[in-house]
Amino acid sequence: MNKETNKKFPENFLWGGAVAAHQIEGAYNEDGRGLSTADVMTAGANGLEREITEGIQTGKYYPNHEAIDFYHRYKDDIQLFRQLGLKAFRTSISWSRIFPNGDDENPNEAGLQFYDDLFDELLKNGIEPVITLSHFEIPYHLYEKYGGFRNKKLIDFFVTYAEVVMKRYKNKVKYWMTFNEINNQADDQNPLHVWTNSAMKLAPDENKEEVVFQAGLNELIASAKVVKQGHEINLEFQIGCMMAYVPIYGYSCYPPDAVAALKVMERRYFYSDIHARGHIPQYTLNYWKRQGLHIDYNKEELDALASGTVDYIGFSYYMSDAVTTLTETTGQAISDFPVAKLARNPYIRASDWGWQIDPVGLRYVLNTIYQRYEKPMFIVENGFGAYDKKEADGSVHDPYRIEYLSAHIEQMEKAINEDGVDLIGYTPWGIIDLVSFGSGEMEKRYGMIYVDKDNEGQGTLERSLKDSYNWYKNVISQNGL
Ligand code: BGP
Repeated sequence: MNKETNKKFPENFLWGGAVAAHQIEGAYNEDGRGLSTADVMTAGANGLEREITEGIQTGKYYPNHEAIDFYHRYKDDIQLFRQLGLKAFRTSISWSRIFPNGDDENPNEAGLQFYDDLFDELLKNGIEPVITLSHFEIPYHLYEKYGGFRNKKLIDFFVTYAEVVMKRYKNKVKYWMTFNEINNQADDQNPLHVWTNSAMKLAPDENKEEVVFQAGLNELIASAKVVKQGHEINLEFQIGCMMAYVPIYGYSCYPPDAVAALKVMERRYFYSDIHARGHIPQYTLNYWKRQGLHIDYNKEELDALASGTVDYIGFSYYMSDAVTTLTETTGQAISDFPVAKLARNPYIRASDWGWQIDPVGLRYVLNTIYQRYEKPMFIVENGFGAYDKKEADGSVHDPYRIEYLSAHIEQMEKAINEDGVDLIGYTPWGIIDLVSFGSGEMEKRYGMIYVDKDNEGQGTLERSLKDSYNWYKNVISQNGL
């Protein structure tokens, strides 16, 4: 074997691209779709949080309502994906297209039909759909009437929704994930809401940590039930979790920094430890006891956790962070481990949005998580948000994106071939420009396909190919070489 063949990616490696329903589809009130929690988020800006409004308010701009109009343009977009050579396309199902209120008696046939058509179109073009059931959105009614995922009734609503779509698409979709970046809510900074996964409003006197643990556990129970039920629907299903892995290093070799890094990661591992191991970790039980947190669960739910462990670990990777206890170093406070703070890593650069670029951190994550769970891994998001410029001739030169992605692919290759990690696929985020989740901007662009639309919602929505598109096409056609 020569050196080059040693560097091969596995034969059926899933080279793909990722998006989420509410960030691309638009058509927010068409064909019977109910209002979703993503529809009440206004546009923010770089460094400015999006506002979460009570229902839709006139005079405010909600970028998801039209997004990039994928709902009407998906056939053309899929042609661009096919020409790019995508083998997999990760998107989500918008729950409120299927159950407009979330607690409806019967599903909405027009919503089901849309995803039938979308999946057929993908399959016809040789692209495997990879589907998330809840990507940062739930039907808005479930927030209004039940208060979001803190309420255990949502477990049953989610399980019913999953049953309907898994049965309907059982011969079209093999790869599923339950909740997108389920651990993100643990460090949600919004003082009023914990919105991403759980859609909850907090009362001023509430113990936020307790509510967030409760909602997270409810989701984990719902997820485990869906895994079990999914395997009964189709034994071939591969059902994974979806974690945001941002490794937190000790900022220095001062030993308390190593402990701080360990403790901060513990809060994040709570989620994937349950998904993958099927029980509440002892370190968390001890923590709840020490802090006097009352988290509600019963024997039947614990059994559900044990019988619904995930088949693979899906995760996003964008950046790393560092934590320190050194008093002379400044940084941003962390609520779950107050003696430490997040400090800027002097060895790496950051994007225009302050996300620290660390390809080696991806190899670090692949190794630590594979060692921890020994399950196949799937990178379902990774990408570079940047300001792009479309030239007069329609071209977009984005060498920074190519540099970011190729540096990460190099580390994947090392993790596979030098470290022995079982990595099954890679779907870079925002294969086509879309609405940013964090800031609601269009101009924080991730795509290899440019979409003509700006932060105010102006533009023709016309698609054009960036340099990264041709670069990635080449990567795929050579299986990563
Ligand atoms: C992840 C989410 C995505 C996505 C991405 C980029 O957290 O799963 O939905 O948007 O990050 O973040 P942003 O859009 O804020 O740049």
